[in-house]
Amino acid sequence: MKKREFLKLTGVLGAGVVVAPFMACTEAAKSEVKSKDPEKAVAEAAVTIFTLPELGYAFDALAPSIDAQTMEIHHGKHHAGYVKKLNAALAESTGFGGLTLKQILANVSADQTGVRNNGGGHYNHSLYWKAMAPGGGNAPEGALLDAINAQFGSTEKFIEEFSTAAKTRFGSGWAWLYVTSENKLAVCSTPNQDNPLMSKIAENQGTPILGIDVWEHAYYLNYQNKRGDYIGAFTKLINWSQVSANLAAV
Ligand code: MN3
Repeated sequence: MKKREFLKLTGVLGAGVVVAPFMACTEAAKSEVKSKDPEKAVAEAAVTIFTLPELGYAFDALAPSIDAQTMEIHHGKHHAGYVKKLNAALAESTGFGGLTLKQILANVSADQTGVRNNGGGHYNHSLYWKAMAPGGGNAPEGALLDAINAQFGSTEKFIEEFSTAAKTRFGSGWAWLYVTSENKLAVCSTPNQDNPLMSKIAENQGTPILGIDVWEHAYYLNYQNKRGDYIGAFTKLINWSQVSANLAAV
């Protein structure tokens, strides 16, 4: 039995929760799976079904910096598509059962393109929506400010380095502020939907705490080819309280 069919039997497919391991299944489902391919069924029993998170503010809340139509398409079509394709890719994969999204990204290989691209897409966009604050950003404070000053000299110098990484990423991708394994802040960029959590893939590894999407779909309706103008607008929207919370959670 394929995993998706098995999940339908348990009645939890699409529920947006971690599917409980085997012991939570009904006796009928359990015995049917066991009778066909018990080892495979046990290995694949625990899998997370991911759902599109709420944006957390209205589509027009970031206008005019980021227009409502861009936000609506970006969240409702692009991000929703990554979530749907991630669930489909996981249903066809083995080895990711019971893992969180961060653990999945840490374990994904370069050739597992469905999980790599769509898992990255889901994680990256989830971080991105929260990284922006309607009405403009505040300023870094406390431990985050201390870490930025220690690593970059000032918030302005950090913005400069982050913006350069975003501007110079060739083609589609992301720029990141991330925490390295030495617990230091650093800036990098990645292609496509890769990110520093992908320890089997990423050149620069760590935990992202701020990311900017520089795919053209993030800005083209409003800014066309002027990626630099979009980056400038984004850096004025940064929700620094959220970045602080992300740092504290690393
Ligand atoms: Mn995007």
